[in-house]
Amino acid sequence: MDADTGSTAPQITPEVVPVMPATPIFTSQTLTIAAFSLAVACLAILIFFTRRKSRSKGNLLLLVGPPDAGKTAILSTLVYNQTLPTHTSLQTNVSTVALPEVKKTLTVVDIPGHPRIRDQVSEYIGDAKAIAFVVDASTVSRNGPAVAEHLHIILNALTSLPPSQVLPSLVILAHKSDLLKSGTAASATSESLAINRVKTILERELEKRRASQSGGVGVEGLGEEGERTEMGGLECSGEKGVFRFDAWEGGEVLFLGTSVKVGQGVQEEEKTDTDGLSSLRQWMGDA
Ligand SMILES: Nc1nc2c(ncn2[C@@H]2O[C@H](COP(=O)(O)OP(=O)(O)OP(=O)(O)O)[C@@H](O)[C@H]2O)c(=O)[nH]1
Ligand SMILES: [Mg+2]
Repeated sequence: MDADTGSTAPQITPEVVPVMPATPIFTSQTLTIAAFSLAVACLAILIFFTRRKSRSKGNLLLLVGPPDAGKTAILSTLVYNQTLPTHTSLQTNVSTVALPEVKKTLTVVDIPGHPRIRDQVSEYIGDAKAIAFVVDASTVSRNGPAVAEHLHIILNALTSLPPSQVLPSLVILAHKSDLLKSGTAASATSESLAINRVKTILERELEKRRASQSGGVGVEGLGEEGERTEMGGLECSGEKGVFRFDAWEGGEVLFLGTSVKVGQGVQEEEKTDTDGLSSLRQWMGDA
């Protein structure tokens, strides 16, 4: 029996579980997919950071506008609280302006209005957080066409920025409002008179430029140098696309009336936050 039992004991064959799968994990196909996903992820991170960079526009404010409008006088009042005798600027001035109320500093670039220099605006406009277009309200009635030509260049530069970029905010300064005081209605402030005058004249002149272009007629003689211009930047929503600042497709355009004290400079005790630039300082703080 014992011998029988021993001889009939079942044979146990150990089951061998394969340690390696039939196909390897890292086939050339999976490696290609992994490399592709990694490349897409890197690209997404790169795009994210570059877009963030273009959105966080730093603190650059551009002062632009025709010659003799008062840009350098404004910059010197913002920085030193006084104006110095100025001449036509032949190069760009850059200064830092402190805004203690909002604990901010802005870098302000004053770009001269001379036709040969004013185009330097294109070097800065992509990085600008805000643009102030300065107009001499006391002479705009006779200089309207030339001022409008200069503003048209700025509007065109703004609307030509890449769509991914947040446009700098635009303010038009109806400057030298102090020169409009005499002989005006007592109810209207010199600032509001300056704003009305500048806005009305520029709207009229820009509409002339837009109508001439859309009618296929050049705008010879309208510009300072009388050149034929075919620039965009004047597109407006609304009736027949007539140019109005309120309907400008490039965004909101704000108007402020400003002035600075010229001559011997402002004495220490005269330094005040309610000078002719207080509305500009407030706008700069909000920008
Ligand atoms: N009455 C008055 N005069 C001003 C005012 N602002 C500037 N001016 C005078 O206007 C003249 C021109 O001012 P600037 O600051 O040199 O003009 P700008 O815009 O820098 O001119 P460019 O450098 O040629 O582009 C100077 O004689 C200033 O003293 C103002 O608010 N009121
Ligand atoms: Mg100047």
